[in-house]
Amino acid sequence: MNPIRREFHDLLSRTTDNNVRIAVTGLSRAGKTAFISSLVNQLLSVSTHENLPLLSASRERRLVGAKRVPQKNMMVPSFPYDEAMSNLSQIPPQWPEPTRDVSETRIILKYRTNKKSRRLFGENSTISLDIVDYPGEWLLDLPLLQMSFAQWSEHQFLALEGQRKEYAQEWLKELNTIDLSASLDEKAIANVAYSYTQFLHRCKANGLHWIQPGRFVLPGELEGAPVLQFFPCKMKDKRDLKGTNYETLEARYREYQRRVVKAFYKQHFSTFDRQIVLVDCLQPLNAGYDSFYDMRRALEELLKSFSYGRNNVINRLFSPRIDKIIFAATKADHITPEQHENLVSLLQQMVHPCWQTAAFDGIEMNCMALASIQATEFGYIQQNGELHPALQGLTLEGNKVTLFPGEVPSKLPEKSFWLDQGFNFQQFKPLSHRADNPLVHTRVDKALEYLIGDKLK
Ligand SMILES: Nc1nc2c(ncn2[C@@H]2O[C@H](COP(=O)(O)OP(=O)(O)O)[C@@H](O)[C@H]2O)c(=O)[nH]1
Ligand SMILES: [Mg+2]
Repeated sequence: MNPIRREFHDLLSRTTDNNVRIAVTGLSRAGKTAFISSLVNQLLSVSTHENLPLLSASRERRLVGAKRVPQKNMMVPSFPYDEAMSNLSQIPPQWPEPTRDVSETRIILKYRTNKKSRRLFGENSTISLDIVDYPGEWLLDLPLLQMSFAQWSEHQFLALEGQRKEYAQEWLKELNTIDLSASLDEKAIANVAYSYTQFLHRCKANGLHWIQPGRFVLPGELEGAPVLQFFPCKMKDKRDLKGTNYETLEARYREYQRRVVKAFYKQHFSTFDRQIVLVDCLQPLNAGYDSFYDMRRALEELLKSFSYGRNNVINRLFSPRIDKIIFAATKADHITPEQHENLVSLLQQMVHPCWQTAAFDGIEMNCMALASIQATEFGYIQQNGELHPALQGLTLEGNKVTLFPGEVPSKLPEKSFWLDQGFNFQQFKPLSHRADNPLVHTRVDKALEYLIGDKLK
């Protein structure tokens, strides 16, 4: 498009362009709450601080100010920003409480455009940002839409290997106690379903991330509802199912597909314009081989929600709008800065292969590393006459420690890696900050530039 036509085109799209829905996701504890709290906090500080140099509108001093306004969607809980900030402002600061459901918040940004045609319409332009937080686990359910109950069950039994198999023993025993062809016994179903859910929780607690159905471990408002009470099982003779336990399990599975999985994609996912996927690569490096490769598998599954090739299940449900997606390795302040490059390279290796093999029509993708809320300070320590990079922070127990947490592998590590080299990525309390100063971050502005930079031109 030539420049005049482009300006004209921009002018026409002005009314549609002034709202952007940014979705923030990631598996639980990836750092979504911390990221959104920091993002909102950084934007609210932008008129008084130079805290976002990598966001071009801010660097060019075109970002005039930001304010929080009531969200449009009244059916979704509000993101608990004030609660998060009150935790972070305690002495010593505390991390925000975990949230386990979808939530959103709205911010209006006032900025000066650098386009001539728009400037004619007045000094300042405004844009509203809806920031939506939802659990990445919910995306792991997409494949369920293409599987019957019997196929899904089969798939689940095939996945019982290694650690997973070990954790499954108890619910498998429980599964043997129920007669699937007997007439409906809700109590018996509830018992086996409970034991199955416990198994999924146990996988999660031990660092396994590929969990289906995703809502079982993050039920939100569906906690205790019958739609979350089913489990994989095998039934050979399906001739006369009427009134049996199996019939109910199958019906609940179908209800789950329709009312939980499809509903999420239609009501929420279909409305997103931009997406950031947060990934904590350090936790599985700490936890070991199984956990690391399980996280990679979960990411691979999660990516399927962004592959909108023709005939794809998502395309049949709605026309997706996301045109930019960013993968961000979080908690980069857990490692020394010279390791950040390796962290990005590791993340790229987790994401790129599946990106290349799928059809991501028209979506731009990027990988980066960031720290939403810094918990450590970086410096050097002297050892045998040499300077070494090191981090200093307060452990969750409140002890001040100085350490070098280890090297991050730049490639997907082999099994031997965990035997040869120990990792020590500690948890720290967030750094104290003065109430009138923004939270200390690393590259939240880079993420913002990628997510909305073009909308602030
Ligand atoms: N050091 C550090 N830790 C973080 C950061 N973001 C999150 N964390 C840690 O990760 C935990 C989980 O983060 P949270 O945002 O609640 O994850 P969510 O489940 O994805 O919402 C927090 O309680 C912190 O301990 C960060 O930027 N730096
Ligand atoms: Mg959260």
